[in-house]
Amino acid sequence: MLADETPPGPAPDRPARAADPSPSGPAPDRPARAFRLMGVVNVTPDSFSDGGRYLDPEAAVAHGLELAAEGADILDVGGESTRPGAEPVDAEQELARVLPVIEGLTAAGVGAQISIDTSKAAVAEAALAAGATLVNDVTALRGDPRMAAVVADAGADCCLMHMLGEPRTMQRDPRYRDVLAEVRAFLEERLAFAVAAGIGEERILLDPGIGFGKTTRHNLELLAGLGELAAIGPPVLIGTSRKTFLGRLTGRPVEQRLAGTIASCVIALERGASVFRVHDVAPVADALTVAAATVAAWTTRPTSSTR
Ligand code: HH2
Repeated sequence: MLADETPPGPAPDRPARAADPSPSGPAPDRPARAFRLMGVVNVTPDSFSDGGRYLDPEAAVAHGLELAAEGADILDVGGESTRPGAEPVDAEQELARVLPVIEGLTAAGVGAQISIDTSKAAVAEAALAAGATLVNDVTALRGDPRMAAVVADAGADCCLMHMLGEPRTMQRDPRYRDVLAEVRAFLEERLAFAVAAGIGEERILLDPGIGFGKTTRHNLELLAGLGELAAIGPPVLIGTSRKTFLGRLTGRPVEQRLAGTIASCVIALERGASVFRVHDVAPVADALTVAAATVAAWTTRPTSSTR
């Protein structure tokens, strides 16, 4: 052990994790966690980083429970890949993939909130009936005319994400005059639409849609300017996990992008994001716990007059 290493186990000054694994729960002196982690549960054969790994419902449920034990506050269950070039699936097939997993997680009494990653109202409706309470719609309620009503009627939470074009073709030469201003205007319009449709503003998350119709430069500008999006009001969700732009920047293949994922999450937290959609929950949780504690130390430092 190095000289400055403390033995493993919770140190008294370690900030709280929402899903505290210690049986006694969070110590009273631990501040509440300033961010939430959304763990990815892809029940697909073709997702860009983990396609085929959790297609079997039992494997997907086990994976979800593992992510929850690692500290995921939300589990995002998806049955259709949105990677560029992915083949669309119909509602029946998507439901056959996700429903047994949502039912299994609910039956297992998972502590995390269950999110359904879908753009189809029929899939969202069945998922909500089975125990999901958040709809993560990458079309921001534009893909299915019934979606807004399904979310509103269920009183569910909802993530509205920006995407330019549609998944099959979105990465073919995406262009913006000012990506940050255009994404901000889009999210403001979608927020107003959702609220007008009866979805409570307090139930809404906004997401700039990293990699959805964006070049590496667009993604970096959005991350750097995230404060502009946080200023809209609702919590900002960010999904950089293992994505192509990290590979372009580092030269790393998809299975070696954890360090890049962590760097992007830390900067996003510092710029105002508060929900992080990731495949690797435990290491990102540690990184964000340290980053959030550092940010909090700055904002709560004694002023010069009280020093
Ligand atoms: N990214 C993916 C899928 N869903 N939802 C939100 N809100 N934000 C994102 O950035 C986002 C998302 C893509 O990642 P993944 O699920 O791993 O891949 P695939 O779409 O190939 O299944």
